Amino acid sequence: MALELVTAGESHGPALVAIVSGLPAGLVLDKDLIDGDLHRRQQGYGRSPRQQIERDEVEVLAGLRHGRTLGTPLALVVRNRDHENWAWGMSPWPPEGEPAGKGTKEVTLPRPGHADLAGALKYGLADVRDALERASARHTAVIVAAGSVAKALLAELGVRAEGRVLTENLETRVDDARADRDTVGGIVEVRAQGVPPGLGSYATKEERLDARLAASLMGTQAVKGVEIGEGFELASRRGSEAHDEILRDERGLYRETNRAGGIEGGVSNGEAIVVRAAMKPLPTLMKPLATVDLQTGEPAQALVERSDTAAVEALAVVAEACVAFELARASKDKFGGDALGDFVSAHRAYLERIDWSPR
Ligand code: EPS
Repeated sequence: MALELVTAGESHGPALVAIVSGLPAGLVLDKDLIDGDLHRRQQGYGRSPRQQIERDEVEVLAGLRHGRTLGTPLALVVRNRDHENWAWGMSPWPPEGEPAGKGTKEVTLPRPGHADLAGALKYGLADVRDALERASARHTAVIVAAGSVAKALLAELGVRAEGRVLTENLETRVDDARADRDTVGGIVEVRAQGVPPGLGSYATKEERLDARLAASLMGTQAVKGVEIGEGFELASRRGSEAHDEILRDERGLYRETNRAGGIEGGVSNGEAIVVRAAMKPLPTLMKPLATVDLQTGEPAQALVERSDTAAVEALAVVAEACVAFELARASKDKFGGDALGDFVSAHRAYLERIDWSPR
């Protein structure tokens, strides 16, 4: 069965939920490791005061017994502590009593760059909050929880993924932007080591590993660009300087360069997978941009809400989770296995067949 992820949850609703199906039975999960990743995602310079309210922690409602997966859907929950301040405004059922707390007034001032306007038009919403709550990057908390589970599965194959920020002088850029009541974006990179050749397939667009990685990263809030390996840079090079020559030593086939970022023809080639994502500056500005009041049709200033000045460091953790999940999915497609041992044995047998070993 294929590894799949379904999520639900709003930023200030009761909780975020993820269901991961297709995991083999017998995978040991460590709550501290998942909570550690959730904690990493909350860190970083320029985050909103919201992060002092939240202390993200995973709860498991199904699919796990005594710390081992059952081979059945794994249900993960991350509660929103801030929900208690929005209990009326974000009540799933018609709220009782007088309006109290946050989210009680309709939002009619869409923020340029957020999903506000497109969401309100698409779904016919009078209150833009009905769009922005799900569009919010708060959603990435459960993506990280699911990615952490994927990392546990990949660790069984000796594969590890790690995200980092590439943007320089981030703290200064954040300080300057905050002083101007503005926001900043940045670039992150994920490298995955130990990935065997042969994950993904050129047979269909959907199976191409680069396409899957790009879709997952592009599907992350605020990401506007993705490149694999040297990506855009390759366009201006000659072929002789763009590809990675094939070499062989006693450990098998390898490359000395990795401009392809570990993927050729949509298939992993045994080198490190290298993926970058560019994040736009966050769209909630304390110095708002021009908009139109959707209720009156008059020119106005966009909604000003508590928000992050930057979330680039968080994106590095989220991108790591996205890459880990896609690599775990592609590994599961290739090696199968209802029991963890079947999955690991298939990987081992495959490595015995091919002229490659991890470096
Ligand atoms: C977000 C707005 C801010 C961020 C939030 C994403 O939330 P709030 O409006 O509650 O201050 O802090 O990110 C998180 C809560 C999180 O945990 O990452 C947005 O509009 O996308």
